[in-house]
Amino acid sequence: MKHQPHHIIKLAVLFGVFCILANSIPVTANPETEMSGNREEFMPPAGEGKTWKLAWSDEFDGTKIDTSKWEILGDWKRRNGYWVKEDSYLDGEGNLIIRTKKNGNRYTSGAVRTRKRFEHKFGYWVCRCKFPEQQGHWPAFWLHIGSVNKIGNEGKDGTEIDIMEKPWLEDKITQNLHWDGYGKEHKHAGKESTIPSLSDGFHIFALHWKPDEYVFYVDGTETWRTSAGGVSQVPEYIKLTEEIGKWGGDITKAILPDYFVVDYVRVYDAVNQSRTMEQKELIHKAANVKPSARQLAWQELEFICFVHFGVNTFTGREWGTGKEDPKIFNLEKLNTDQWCRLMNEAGMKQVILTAKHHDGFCLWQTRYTTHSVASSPWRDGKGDVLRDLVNSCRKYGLKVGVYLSPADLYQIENPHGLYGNLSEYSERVIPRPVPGRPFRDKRTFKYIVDDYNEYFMNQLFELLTEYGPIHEVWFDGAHPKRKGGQKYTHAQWYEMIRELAPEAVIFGKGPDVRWCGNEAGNTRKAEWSVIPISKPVDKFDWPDMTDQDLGSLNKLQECLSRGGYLHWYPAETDTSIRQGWFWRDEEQYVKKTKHILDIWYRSIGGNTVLLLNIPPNRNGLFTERDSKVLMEVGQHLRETFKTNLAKGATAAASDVRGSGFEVVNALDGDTSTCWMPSDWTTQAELVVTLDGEKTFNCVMFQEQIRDYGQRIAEFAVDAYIEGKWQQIANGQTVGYKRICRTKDVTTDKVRIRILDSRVCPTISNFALFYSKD
Ligand code: FUL
Repeated sequence: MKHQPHHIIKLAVLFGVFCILANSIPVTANPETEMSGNREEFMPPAGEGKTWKLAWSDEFDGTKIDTSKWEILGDWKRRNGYWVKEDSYLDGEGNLIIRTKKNGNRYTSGAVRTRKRFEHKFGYWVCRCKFPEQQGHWPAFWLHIGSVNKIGNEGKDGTEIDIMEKPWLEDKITQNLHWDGYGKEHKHAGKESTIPSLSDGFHIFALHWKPDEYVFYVDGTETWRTSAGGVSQVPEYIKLTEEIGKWGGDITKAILPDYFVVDYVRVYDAVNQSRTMEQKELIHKAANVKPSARQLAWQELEFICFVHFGVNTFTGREWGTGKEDPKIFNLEKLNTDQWCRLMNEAGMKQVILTAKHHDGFCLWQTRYTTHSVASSPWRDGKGDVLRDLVNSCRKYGLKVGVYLSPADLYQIENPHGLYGNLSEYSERVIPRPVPGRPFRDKRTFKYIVDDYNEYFMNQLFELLTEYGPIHEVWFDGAHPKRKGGQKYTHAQWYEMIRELAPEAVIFGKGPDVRWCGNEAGNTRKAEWSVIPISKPVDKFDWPDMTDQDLGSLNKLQECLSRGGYLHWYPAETDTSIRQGWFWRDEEQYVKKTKHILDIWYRSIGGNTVLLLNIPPNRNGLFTERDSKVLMEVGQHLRETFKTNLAKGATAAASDVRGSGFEVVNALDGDTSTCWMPSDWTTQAELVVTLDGEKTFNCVMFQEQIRDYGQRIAEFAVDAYIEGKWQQIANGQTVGYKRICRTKDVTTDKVRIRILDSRVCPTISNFALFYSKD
């Protein structure tokens, strides 16, 4: 880089940042290694179906720097010293030497760069090097580009990427990004790390530069992950430099010459793995796992409501004790019509009520315990929250689900409680007849169960036959307390549910719907619905699955090689509008509309169903603050999605499988028809020509999961702007639905590039929308 006046500012910024960066992280040597060539070297995961391929390297063998690879910088004044050609050379032992020396009162050092010889974007960039021992040095491994000065598109047009800068400060390094030039518009993000023994010997510095993120590593341990600057999308060149000055300590105290020694620089690209027959078989298998009809119907609900209500609403607790007096459930009013009207406004299609939470208090007129609304003063013990809700749901066209907590503190704590009472397993008839309370549904079941499982199934029977149809049964995995080694006879519960509520999906501790793994509304980049399980469905225990990677090919392979199974197990994102699941008071934090919408886009547009909890207050109402958010969410969604800007568009594809799979199927609004290329066309393009120029900021597309399962593993979306294709979004999985929010884009052509897929992709629906906020 030429000496430029604004460089002074950069220096000040750099130095300032270096001084204020607070959170140092200790990094120790790393574990994960993989063979690359004949050296063992850490490689980050290359991505679904990808492997690393060396794209460029210099091992610095021989005695002369390869000038077809490097430009050797010379005769430049650089801050306090000069770059001179003779200070960059090979030592003949496989190293590049960048020397700093003193010539009279002039400090000189070396620097090399690959500008115009090797410029590249993305991939895994690595340098193994050893630092000078004396003060005053600032060795660095950078990626750089002239267009770093372009302002206004964040750093996407070019970012100075400092993979490593090592000031002479014991074991510290800094990693930095700079974009929007070096003048007053200059922007910066950085991270400082402390790495024990960094000053000694060789270390490996690396960057995994992806289209949407930078991940920095030192000796194979991640030090910084960021998408600051929006991530550079243009090719950059490598620069190895050594500078001297105050920022690196006191050069006047240094014994010179001293050396920055570079063992190698390597750049790898993530390329598609060539598949063996065995892998192809696995991929074929995975691409052909499909949802059941009930799973598909559930997925199509998209946005559903959770209602946490019960004794906790009156005590302000999140988890009750089981010792609550039912009299505290002193509900004055209950207006489930109000709940349903608001759910409708927000665009929700189903509601799941906590019929029984962990405290064991039942919100319906159960025959099997008095610890319920029947013992409360509300409506003189005649009230039934679930009944009211079901009636309102019928009125408002909403489906109903029930949350029945397996953990039951009332049954644990009271002296006659059934939970963990060590009763015998014996044959029992479900439902157990109760005098004066006959069932209209005359079906009965015989199961070998203990007291608590019988109790639980009796209650399930009531819920599924007297309030039905029920569309989701929610089994929570949490347990505030256990007793008596109580076991749950899951297989029998599921069997009875299938019989009594064939349309209901079983959530959580069950085979149909997976917990997303957190309660904060976080979503995965790759959300696969095909998940490996270690046992057959009827023997599997459905543990919580919280890992980021649940369904990549590697995960499937790993599991299958140990004799596992593949299962359609889609995720439900459950989160509460409030801090906590139950209404507490009006001080309680309520998420802002923007936040809820963000979760909505990421979860529904990220191949999950969104289950948003709205807890009613002690008056049995959704409060004003929650209601306002729901109405604003509904309004936003109605306005945004009422006009599909791809209406009237035409499409062309790089490949079409044949009749029945033409591109027009991606635009017909019918999600049962789709565009599909030929088998093993894992990369393909769909170009959509709009009916005139349109402005949008939301790209939506779907796979035809009903018949072809989930296949797309990586994609990018481009818009044709100013005579060329420009990438506006990218991502990994699609599945039922993917929504990409973009900046405002005006164009008449949009392209979906499928970069990787299992067997071949499908697109059943494509649409564009504009959202005002
Ligand atoms: C958790 C429970 O412990 C919470 O109280 C809440 O019901 C949430 C949805 O699931 O596991």
